[in-house]
Amino acid sequence: MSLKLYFHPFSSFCQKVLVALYENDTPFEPHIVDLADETSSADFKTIWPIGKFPVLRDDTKDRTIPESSIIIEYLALHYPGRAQLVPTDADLAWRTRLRDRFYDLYVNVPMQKIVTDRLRPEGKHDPHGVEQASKLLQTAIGMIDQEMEGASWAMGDTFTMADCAAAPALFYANEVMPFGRTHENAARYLDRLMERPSFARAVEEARPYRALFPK
Ligand SMILES: N[C@@H](CCC(=O)N[C@@H](CS)C(=O)NCC(=O)O)C(=O)O
Repeated sequence: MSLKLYFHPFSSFCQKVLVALYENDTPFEPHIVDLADETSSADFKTIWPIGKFPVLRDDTKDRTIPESSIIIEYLALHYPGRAQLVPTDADLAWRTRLRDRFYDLYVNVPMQKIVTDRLRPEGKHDPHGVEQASKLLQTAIGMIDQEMEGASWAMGDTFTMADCAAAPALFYANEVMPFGRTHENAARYLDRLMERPSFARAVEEARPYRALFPK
């Protein structure tokens, strides 16, 4: 098989790429990376020394592609399917990329800051960083709530890369800062994402790893 995905099923950025792959039934060979395991982590770093997943390897074209958004762009270009996740119209494309960046940088990243701080050893916590992340996440959810009034997906009627980014980011954000009662449009958007078969499948496949989520 040409495409190999190095990932972990519980990781939000990996789920973003899984959604893109599942949207188009793109065949790939899954390689689960366990960063807690020395050998698995070292093997993965020979492919991408930065050590962050997901990473796509395309043996046919001899390419190694890190970064979730770049992977989705690469798939859209070289392995297109029925779901056009990056619009061909240039204006729609930059707006899609903007929404994608928004969900990554202002929802996913602060959500991860809050979660990973819980995993830090005693004396190594970063309360100021967590406070900043919480404020940023709160602001982002408020903006999303306004934008999603009357919209089905992040870009309107069509499911795009921005929704691939939004699904896991909002799912985990809702775990750390539940917004169902305060931001109904955002909450209804998350419900729609949860019902989307591609994301429902990613959530189901992550279920065995839920114990990894720190309370
Ligand atoms: N900008 C990267 C972020 C990837 C990322 O942060 N991945 C997390 C998992 S969700 C990771 O690899 N964490 C492990 C670590 O930082 O050691 C992307 O979009 O792919």
